Amino acid sequence: MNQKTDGKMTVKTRSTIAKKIEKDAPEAQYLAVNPDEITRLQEESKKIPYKMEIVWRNVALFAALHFGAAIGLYQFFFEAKWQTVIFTFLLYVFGGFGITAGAHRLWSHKSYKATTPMRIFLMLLNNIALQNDVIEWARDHRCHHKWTDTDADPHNTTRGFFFAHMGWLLVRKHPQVKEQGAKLDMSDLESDPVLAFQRRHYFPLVILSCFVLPTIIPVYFWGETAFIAFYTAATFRYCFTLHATWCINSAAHYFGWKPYDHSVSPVENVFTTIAAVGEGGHNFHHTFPQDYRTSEYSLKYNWTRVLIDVAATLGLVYDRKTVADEVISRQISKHGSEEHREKSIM
Ligand code: ST9
Ligand code: ZN
Ligand code: ZN
Repeated sequence: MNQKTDGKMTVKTRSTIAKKIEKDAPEAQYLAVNPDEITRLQEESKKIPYKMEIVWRNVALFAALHFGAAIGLYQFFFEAKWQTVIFTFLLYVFGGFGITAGAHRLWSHKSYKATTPMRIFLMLLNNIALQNDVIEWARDHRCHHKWTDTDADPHNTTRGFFFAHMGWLLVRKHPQVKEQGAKLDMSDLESDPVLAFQRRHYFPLVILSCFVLPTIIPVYFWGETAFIAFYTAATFRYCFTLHATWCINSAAHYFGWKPYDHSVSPVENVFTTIAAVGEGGHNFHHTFPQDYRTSEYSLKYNWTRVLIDVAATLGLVYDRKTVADEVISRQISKHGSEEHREKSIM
């Protein structure tokens, strides 16, 4: 029998599970890791000639952003009006929801459904975070889940912490990302008129939402200087949100516990959960990507779940998918550890 073991589950078993998920729920095809495919990609990747090419335009833009963010950080603590401080914090949280509840849990994973007004709301919040349009974001994210830690994963952690964190945005993508990503079915998102609108008007939408309005609102409503408003509420807040998001690709794949599956790189990390408004239960999330909660962390950490639950109460959200407790417990007993789980249900 051609069976390889990775930790406690045989590769053959994993492969069978992945194929079954694809058969039972075709819409979830992008969620399942198929170990046969991972092995094939790793072998193929060795044959692809690849030389890392730095994109100097991005290096310059991110250097400028960090310089501006340092000014904003100082102003945030020592010069900004209290209203600006609160406004900056709210922009970070709600712009963050545009990524977590929107691009991530709704659009990348389809872990719940949302009415058109809610989808418009999330798309508008998503613009505040300026992280590429949702369709592009979700395509990269689906690659990340399906081919985790191979060259088809845009932020492959085997290329190091810095690459997984932000280095991947400073170089051309590996050819395998483009080749494999092209095989993903993105028609569900391409046919969403809300996302088509965002894509069509992306540049003016993000300039307005991420920089112009965050500068104008503090000046107009409570007399903040444009200089301080621009560097705190726009530049520093944008840069901070980026790092909070990037930490899920880096820190949440390196530092923490693996209660649900020992054999994968994602971990449970409470600090990234707090910074990323509820997204650091990453071992849970990679094990059960279809679950809208993305972790077993309590509501006090999982602010995104609070938002989705409140929206459900208001009738804006429905069909929230969760994995049954027995399934989680069975997974833990076979492939994880109960002791580590206790640290994750905080
Ligand atoms: C940013 C995104 O920061 C961060 C995402 C993080 C995700 C984290 C997920 C964690 C879970 C959720 C937690 C959320 C927590 C939030 C907390 C908030 C408080 N498949 O891209 P190009 C093809 S963005 C298939 O130019 P290059 C395609 O044909 C920051 N095909 O590649 C494409 O053409 P088309 C702001 C793909 O030249 C063509 O390649 N944005 C795929 O290698 C060329 O694409 C930036 O900084 C794929 N996956 O350049 C922009 N990808 O037009 C940065 C590509 O048809 N990006 N193709 O799509 C760039 O400048 C470039 O993409 C590049 C690569 C230089 C990185
Ligand atoms: Zn995900
Ligand atoms: Zn991940």
